[in-house]
Amino acid sequence: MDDDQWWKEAVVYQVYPRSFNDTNGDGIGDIPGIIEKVDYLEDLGVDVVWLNPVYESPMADNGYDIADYQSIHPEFGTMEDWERLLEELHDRDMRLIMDLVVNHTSDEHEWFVKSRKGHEKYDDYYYWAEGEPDDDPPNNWESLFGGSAWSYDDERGEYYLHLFDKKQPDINWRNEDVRDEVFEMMNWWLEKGIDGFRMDVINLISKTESLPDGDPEGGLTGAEHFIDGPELPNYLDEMCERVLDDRDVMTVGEMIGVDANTARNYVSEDSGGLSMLIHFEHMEVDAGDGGKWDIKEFDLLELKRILTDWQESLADDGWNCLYFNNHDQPRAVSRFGDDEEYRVESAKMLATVLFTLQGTPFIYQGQEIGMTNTTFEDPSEIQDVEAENYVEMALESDEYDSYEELRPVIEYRSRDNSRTPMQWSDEENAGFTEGDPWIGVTENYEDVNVEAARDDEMSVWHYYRSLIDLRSERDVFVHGAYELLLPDHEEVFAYRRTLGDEELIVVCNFFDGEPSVELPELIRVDTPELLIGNYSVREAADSKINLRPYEARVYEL
Ligand code: TEU
Ligand code: CA
Repeated sequence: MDDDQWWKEAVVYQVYPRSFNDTNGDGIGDIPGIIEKVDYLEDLGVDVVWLNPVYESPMADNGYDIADYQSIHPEFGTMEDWERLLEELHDRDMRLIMDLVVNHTSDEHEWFVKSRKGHEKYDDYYYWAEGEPDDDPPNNWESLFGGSAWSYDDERGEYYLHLFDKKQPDINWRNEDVRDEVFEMMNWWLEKGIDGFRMDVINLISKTESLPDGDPEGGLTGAEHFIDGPELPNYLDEMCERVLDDRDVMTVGEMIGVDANTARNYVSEDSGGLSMLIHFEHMEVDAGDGGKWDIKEFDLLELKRILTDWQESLADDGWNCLYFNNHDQPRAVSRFGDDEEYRVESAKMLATVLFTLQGTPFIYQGQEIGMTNTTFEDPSEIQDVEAENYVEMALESDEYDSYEELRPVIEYRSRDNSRTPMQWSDEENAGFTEGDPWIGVTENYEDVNVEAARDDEMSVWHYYRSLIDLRSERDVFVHGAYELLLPDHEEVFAYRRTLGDEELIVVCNFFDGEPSVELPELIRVDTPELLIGNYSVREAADSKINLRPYEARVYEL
């Protein structure tokens, strides 16, 4: 393997700083809090930390609205704190990748402040369009956070484009000065010693030049004009040339609306220059035609089809990012598992899949102890701008009459579910803060917390530890070829991984039934060894396996 592809063997841990660990009692997680937990991360065995935005920001979207790319928000600490974090990680052979948010800035960024004044240099740093406040917006594009993607700015007397919140104006990549600034900023961070970037919604940065209306029938209106826009390949090429080429970095592109086939344009050896993509296909298996708030039961066959498609499409060229959780998704154990009776079993089963597919596994903070979704009794408890916007719109529409009716939808889907404080112990506020946490702690923290999990050999935490060890000991986990088994089974996800004479058979029950499956692959050799599983198994290995609720087994042949 090429040395410069260390990220293929790595395990990534995502830290959402606001909710990780608070050291000064203001209820907000901070960088000194992360430093305090670097040993914890080392004990868990992770190789790379991905840090969500910690830059100067008015926090309309928890830091994804950046006001200054080159300074640290005081709530999180200082640049010296950040430098110390980098050093502490590097001292332990861990790496750090930073969030790069360059589709948009905050409306409080100096560029926008000057642009709305019509300042010559910054005049077209953003997308401005003429119009009167009472007119229809310049086109029919919709924001990903709901409503029109255009807002009227009184100061400039024009509309500006924002694909997300109105406090997140899109920057104009057609302007060469904008690209200069972005590339310079990226080089600045790399020169400080970071090991790569996670690139926020990076396939939205190019828009169809004339900004035409989108097809109103096609899901998110306008998407065909801003997803994978015409100049995207050129912008990424330029980024490679001016920033990434000749650097040994990990680049994770977050891409909306990308499928496994198009993914190759970005992650293959010869094009694109990205290490891997965060895509959304498998995160949409429980959404209906109405989009993310239109909840439906997930279908395992669909999940298997999507994951298999990505495994096969990137098998020989390109690489997968493996994730079930991040700061934008509800907790996987509540969504694809059972967060009550079988919380531990199902959290381990999902971990088994995460670590035995081909790709780089991403653990989102709290996932390693099986943290669950939370409750929002009152709409005032909602913090996420996307969910807030949705509640407002849903209550204005005829679809819902009251918050009580809407509540199950919010409690299932809201991004806040993953943003509750990290549960460190059974102390007050789960040991996250000595003050009042910025967002409510999930009720089950007395049972579900790091301290308890580390004390219990049978916990989800120890299972993650074992998976991380196994993956680092056996090449077949990282490099083995993937082959789907039992393709039509509606409850069981089974597959084979092979590398030379190393072979694994993975069998995972995604539901609480007790299916029996026939796997002739298992008896081709005398003694398949159970490498890891979430139940104790006494039966002798046979081609027929009787699975218990959410049971997962990995056999080595
Ligand atoms: O998210 C991109 C994105 O579109 C979705 O994940 C989004 O959270 C929403 O669910 C769409 O319905 C990235 C960041 O990860 C997210 O936190 C930011 O809010 C967003 O971009 C804007 O920067
Ligand atoms: Ca703090």
